[in-house]
Amino acid sequence: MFRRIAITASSALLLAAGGATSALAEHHLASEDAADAETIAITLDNFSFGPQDLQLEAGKSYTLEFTNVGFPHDFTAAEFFAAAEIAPEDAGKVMDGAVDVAPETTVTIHLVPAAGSYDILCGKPGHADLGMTGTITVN
Ligand SMILES: [Cu+2]
Repeated sequence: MFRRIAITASSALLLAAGGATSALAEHHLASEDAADAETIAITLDNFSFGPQDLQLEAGKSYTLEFTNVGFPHDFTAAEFFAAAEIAPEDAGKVMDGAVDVAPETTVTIHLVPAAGSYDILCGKPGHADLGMTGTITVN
């Protein structure tokens, strides 16, 4: 009688431990699942983003590749980056809600976006007025 109860208790402990492990794995999605991430290429040009309107899936891993083929530009999306789970190694590439992309360079950021509608623009003086605006829709 006593032994049977003991076995049941240890089975419950094993189940609990397994559950905790998978919860931890999900929490580290942005950095550890980067290999499975979908790559989205975003071009910064004079004076537009391509594509201008991004459609992403909430909770999915993405590799965002920002390539600048023109003057100095940035990709400003403060609310988008604030809500997303950015891989720790890429967090330093987002400053004040913006990713600065020097001419002829590519900046890569791994993240998991959160549902919402976000505005994007280039923060360089006058660039938004010249057409460097867009949206990100995460469903
Ligand atoms: Cu610009």
